Amino acid sequence: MTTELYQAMAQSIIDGDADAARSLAQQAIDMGLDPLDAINHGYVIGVNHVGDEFSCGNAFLPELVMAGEAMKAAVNTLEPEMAKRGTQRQVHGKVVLATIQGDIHEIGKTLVGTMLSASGFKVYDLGVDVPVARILEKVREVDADIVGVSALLTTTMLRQKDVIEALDDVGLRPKVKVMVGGAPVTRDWVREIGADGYSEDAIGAVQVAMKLVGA
Ligand code: B1M
Repeated sequence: MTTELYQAMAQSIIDGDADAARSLAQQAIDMGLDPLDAINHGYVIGVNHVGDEFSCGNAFLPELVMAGEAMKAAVNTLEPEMAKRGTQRQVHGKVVLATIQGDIHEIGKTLVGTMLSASGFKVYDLGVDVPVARILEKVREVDADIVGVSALLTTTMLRQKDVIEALDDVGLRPKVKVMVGGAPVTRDWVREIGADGYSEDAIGAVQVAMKLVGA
């Protein structure tokens, strides 16, 4: 039953069917399933498939856009449930989160933000296509503990390094920890740019953030 539901979720993304994606998400909530399991075992399978087809030239931009919209519809439906399941204890730390300038991929970044909030972090999500200067401004304004920079393109990933350098330039390193993520990010890249933390997924991002603030 659950397997079939996960398959239908993946298919709704492949079909770019936002209505189906939304209604399957609601079904998962009604069944009491863990929303993150629905994302990882259902929707992400579909979105990865579309991404692979796009790489091979078997799918085109409209399919990518529709898959993204369907994915967003599912995550938006599941988000309140994820937040509800999180235990609201003391605030572990303040995180300024953004997808870096030139990059409009928002789904993974938003998921990371939701999981951090649900785990007791105060998250300031600046959205997508965010310039380094704006990140710096927010870090100062809220006296952030962590900056989280997401990038989904090999080209925009390079700007994660700019964030670290900018923090260095204004003397905010090492007070402010930098966590990076996104599909093209590798451990070698993290080492090369001197980031403090990296995770492949949203759950891992919470563990890394906890470690960074010593929680
Ligand atoms: Co784009 N896109 N896209 N896209 N897109 C990719 C990334 C791509 C790999 C597809 C492919 O070719 N296989 C490819 C990048 C190639 C590369 O650079 N190596 C690509 C491309 C080329 C492009 C365009 C250039 C296409 C074009 O216009 N010709 C264009 C770029 C636009 C821009 O940003 N300037 C583009 C556009 C789009 C859409 C707008 C259509 C849409 C995004 C919609 C949206 O976000 N609202 C889209 C989509 C949907 C994808 C794929 C299919 C799926 C991304 C996604 O949402 N994944 C993607 C292929 C793929 O990844 N399989 C692809 C699901 C999400 C839950 O995972 O985002 O990886 P992810 O986040 C994960 C982890 O990475 C991690 O945790 C998250 C949760 O588990 N994580 C962090 C992410 N951020 C983190 C931060 C952290 C820690 C962990 O700490 C701070």
